[in-house]
Amino acid sequence: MSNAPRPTTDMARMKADLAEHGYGIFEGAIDPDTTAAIRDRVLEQAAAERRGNVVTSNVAVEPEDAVNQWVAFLPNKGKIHRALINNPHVLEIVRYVLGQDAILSEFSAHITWPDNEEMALHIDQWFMPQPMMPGEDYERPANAHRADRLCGDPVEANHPIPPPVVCNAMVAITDFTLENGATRLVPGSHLSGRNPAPDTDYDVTFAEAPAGSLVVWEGRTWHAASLNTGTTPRVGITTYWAAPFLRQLLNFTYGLRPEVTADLSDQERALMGFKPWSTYGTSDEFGADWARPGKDNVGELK
Ligand SMILES: O=C(O)CCC(=O)C(=O)O
Repeated sequence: MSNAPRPTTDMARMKADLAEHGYGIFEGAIDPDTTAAIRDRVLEQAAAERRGNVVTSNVAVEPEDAVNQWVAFLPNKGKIHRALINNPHVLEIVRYVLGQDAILSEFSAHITWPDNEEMALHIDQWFMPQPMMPGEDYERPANAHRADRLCGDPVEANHPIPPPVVCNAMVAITDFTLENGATRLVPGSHLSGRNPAPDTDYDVTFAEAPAGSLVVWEGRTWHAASLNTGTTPRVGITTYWAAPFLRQLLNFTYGLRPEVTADLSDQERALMGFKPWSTYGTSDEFGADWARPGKDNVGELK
């Protein structure tokens, strides 16, 4: 696929690649010292979690794979990680795809280790309701199930399709190579309005990218992590973002450790969902700028 996106440092090119192909690769977004410090922290944490029998698999996307490793909920596991969600390139690209009030939905490391299983191609916004004609029956959105989606070919649809409502800006913390499990994607599949069928071969491209790059795909693009046939781990960090009306994949307001919550900047608190959006996310008083924890909320009054 000769015109598939290649790493670029040109923001206009990056946005054009996202619009045309559903993904792009932005090189040099994270400086080498920060990238190296995050790599060391993630690998140290990963080793300790394996020793400590922490659950490190992700059954939603890799049910068969006990080799690959997810280090979940990174803000609890080192302040250094927060540099990634404050990064101006990440924010500019994500806001280009989703708009200004996008919130962080997931923030975890995905380490593909040698001898892993192959992750199946998927889209991230599998839960999106399909456009329909007036009066047509519809799938009840609260009945949606990941394993039972509308599949088809990765070609441009000739009917209305949903817009992107999530966007994954994955940070290459090590180089992403053909050998070590670089994310593979199907260019143009974001315009198909369909999910990839299981166990089917499609024309994929591999997001080869030097460490410090962002591999960004929007919620409709077919993608997956790949086989690591090398000898060293591939480390990627998902900064995964969503429209502010969607439930976040990680429940930051509940799951952040108290000392981390206390240390967040206002920008970080807003990004993680502590700021109501058009009153969604309010914890007590409608119109309050920030959600309050239950211990500070009004209780039963007499
Ligand atoms: O780790 C990767 O390369 C892809 C991860 C992925 O598919 C996902 O987070 O949905």
